[in-house]
Amino acid sequence: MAYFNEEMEASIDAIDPKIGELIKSELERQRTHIELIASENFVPRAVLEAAGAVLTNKYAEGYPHNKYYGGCEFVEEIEEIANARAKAIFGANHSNVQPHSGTSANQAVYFTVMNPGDTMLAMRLDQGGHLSHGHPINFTGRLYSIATYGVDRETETINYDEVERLAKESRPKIIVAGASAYPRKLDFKRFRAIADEVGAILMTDMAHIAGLVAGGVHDNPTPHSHFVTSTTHKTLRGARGAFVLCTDVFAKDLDRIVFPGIQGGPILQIIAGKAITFKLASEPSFKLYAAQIVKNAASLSAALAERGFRIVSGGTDNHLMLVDLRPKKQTGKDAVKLLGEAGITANKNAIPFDPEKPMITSGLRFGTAAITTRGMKEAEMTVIADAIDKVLSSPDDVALRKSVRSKMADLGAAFPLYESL
Ligand code: DSN
Repeated sequence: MAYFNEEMEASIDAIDPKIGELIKSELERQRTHIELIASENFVPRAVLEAAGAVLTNKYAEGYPHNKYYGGCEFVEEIEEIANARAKAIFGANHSNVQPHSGTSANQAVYFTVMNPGDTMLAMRLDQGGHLSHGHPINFTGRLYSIATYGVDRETETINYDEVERLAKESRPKIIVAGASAYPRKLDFKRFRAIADEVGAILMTDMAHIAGLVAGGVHDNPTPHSHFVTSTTHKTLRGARGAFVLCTDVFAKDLDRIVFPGIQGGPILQIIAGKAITFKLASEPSFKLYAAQIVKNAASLSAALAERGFRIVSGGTDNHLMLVDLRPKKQTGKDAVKLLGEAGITANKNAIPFDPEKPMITSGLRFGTAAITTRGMKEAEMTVIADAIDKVLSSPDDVALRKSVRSKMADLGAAFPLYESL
């Protein structure tokens, strides 16, 4: 062995059994639990391999053919392939696949078109928006003047006339379309018309729905938006990261903001994972996958409604639903714990006009991207809805939760995950 440190060729288990054990436990948790967190998914093995590749050893600051370091001939080809594929899927003029996260992608766009003190108009966090869309604690809330739109109290959907009124009133530099907890389709054409009317830039954050857009079951925001941002690991089912699309006129400025403006070296193994993600998302089979996510969400939402849950806005058009737990006399916080004990993973979520505090909430957000990846279909949605109903209707029944947990593990076993790991 010629290495300075002979551990160079050793496995995780040999070097650090504790971490190795925890990784194995997490794999087992993913296999045996029913994953209903709307922003999560299971990436293909090829993406896992890319994420662990030797690309992690390389620095490649800058952009293809203009990198600051030597030895970039292979990694810059990977980056070019990732950009080309992203542009082809979403029909964009320009792509930047370097942003490390959705928040970084959003930050890049804000820094490209806004100065501190400028106004942005975005969806309120407690009615479906995202922290990086203007929350006071987020950098957006500290740097910019924030105007917000929400949902209509009656329909619990976006009232575009109200967005237009707020845009005329606040005269934002940028309007943000896109949400983290909105179960209905977004009307990008209308958003763009409103932006044009007030001379604003339209940025669509399609992080949640990117896979649905790629799969053709949600309208594509790209033709209507000046900028589109997205993560790559939600419905798009890929490496954990993000990207930005934009029209040619903003391309140079955006690239300069991503690097050197807000980031240093790109994470090349993740960019390789993004390239693979985009390849898979352009296969015909991904269309079937995206369609099944939506069918499963509709089915789960209907099955929960039949069991007495109130579904915000009456249902869902996409991969997620918001469940009002008040008819079951539960809070989101308690429900997450009860479901967790029963082998079902979800997150609490404020419902529109929620009377509870943000850390308690009256709601749960469920999504079907991950369970659809495992191959589950409508029949399994009924089984899961039934389990959720039983657990939340009998919060004192510990034995019931134990028995549901074992049933959920059996359900998981019937849809194996990462058999080759
Ligand atoms: N944290 C993500 C979600 O759960 O929706 C958004 O970034």
